[in-house]
Amino acid sequence: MERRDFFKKAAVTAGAAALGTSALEAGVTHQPNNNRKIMDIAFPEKRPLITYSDRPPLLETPQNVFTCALTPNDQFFVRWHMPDIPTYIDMDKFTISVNGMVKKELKISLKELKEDYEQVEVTAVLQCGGNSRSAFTPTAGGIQWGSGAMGCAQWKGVRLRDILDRAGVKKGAEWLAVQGSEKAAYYETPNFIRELHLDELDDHVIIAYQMNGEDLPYLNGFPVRLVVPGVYSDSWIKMIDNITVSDKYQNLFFMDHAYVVPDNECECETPEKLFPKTKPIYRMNVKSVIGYPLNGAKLTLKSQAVIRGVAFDGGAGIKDVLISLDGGKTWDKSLLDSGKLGRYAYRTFRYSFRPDKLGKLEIMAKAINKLGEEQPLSKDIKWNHGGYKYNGIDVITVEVV
Ligand SMILES: Nc1nc2c(c(=O)[nH]1)N[C@H]1C(S)=C(S)[C@@H](COP(=O)(O)O)O[C@H]1N2
Ligand SMILES: [Mo]
Repeated sequence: MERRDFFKKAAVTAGAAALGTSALEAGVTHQPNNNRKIMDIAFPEKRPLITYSDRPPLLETPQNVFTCALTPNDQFFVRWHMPDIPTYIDMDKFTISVNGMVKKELKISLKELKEDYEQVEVTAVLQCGGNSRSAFTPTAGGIQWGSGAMGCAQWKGVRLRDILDRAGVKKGAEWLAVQGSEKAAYYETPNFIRELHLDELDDHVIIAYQMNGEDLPYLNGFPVRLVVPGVYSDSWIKMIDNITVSDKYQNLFFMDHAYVVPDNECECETPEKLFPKTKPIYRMNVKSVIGYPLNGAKLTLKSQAVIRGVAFDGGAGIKDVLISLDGGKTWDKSLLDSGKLGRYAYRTFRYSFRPDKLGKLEIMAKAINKLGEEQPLSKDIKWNHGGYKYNGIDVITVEVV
């Protein structure tokens, strides 16, 4: 699709979405609600997805997609904060400007990005800190995501460090602020900016223009976005148009006041007694999600059944995914894929068995990473008011018939 047509099509679909059924089935569950409805209309470049809002677009990936190592672009979840996102980008004029404490200010076109710098690739999971929020009890504030506010893709672009080297960071500079091109609708709302310390820029932090071998979908940040492997996706700024280098940390709204957890050992608090000090969410904890079978599915007695899903963490790497069919009394190792996509990617798992008892069967999956960290039972999950970092053991219930 021509990018220029985006607005026209978006306007049509947005109108349709407004008339559609409510996709938001909020409610308190003890597990992420993974049976939400998929809308029968779609945004441009997307298949129909679970839709919470059309302005801004908030789209969740359906559970059954979490059987593949790479999430297809047209099923990749979408999250924007401002109601008004740019609906037209003039690629003849588009540049990323680099300014602030640099020896040479830059304005980099997409062509220059693709031709004048070393091109690198990384496969990494992009997960909203609020993914699975609907599993918190009591309800935590925010979009009541199931477990589909995540995806894994192969990202291609240029190291942010290489860009800064080209600009030449001045002595004394410590921070950079990466800004999305959408502007806040009201003057009280701050722009979407991520501040990174220069020390956070390892070789894997890139400005990406491609995802799974294609241009970024418009809604996933066309033409370029930040990729920070292992880190929650509020850091993965989309539609970047500016990078400012500075010696000062500005303490901005989204990363320092919105996407935060209590700054204590358990990162926990209660609704009655919120913890007074907070810290930004950063590295992802270990997690797995069952993609197949779906909650409520029917399995046939004594026939071969398979459980499939994905697991990941903040970059240490997955060691095992264990399956329990007896409410967590015993656990058995699943088969993991080779892991060749690297430590930031999904590891897919599968586990075969023959159900031998009629009736309801609970299936649990628990990932353990190479540091020995494992997913807690959902009842042991510690609450925080933003509903961030949920990583309870995934449980689905099927019926053996
Ligand atoms: N410019 C911009 N970048 C952004 C955001 C945004 O609102 N504006 N939201 C962030 C958050 S909180 C999430 S979860 C991811 C979502 O990425 P996706 O829409 O590609 O799935 O983008 C991040 N980058
Ligand atoms: Mo997010």
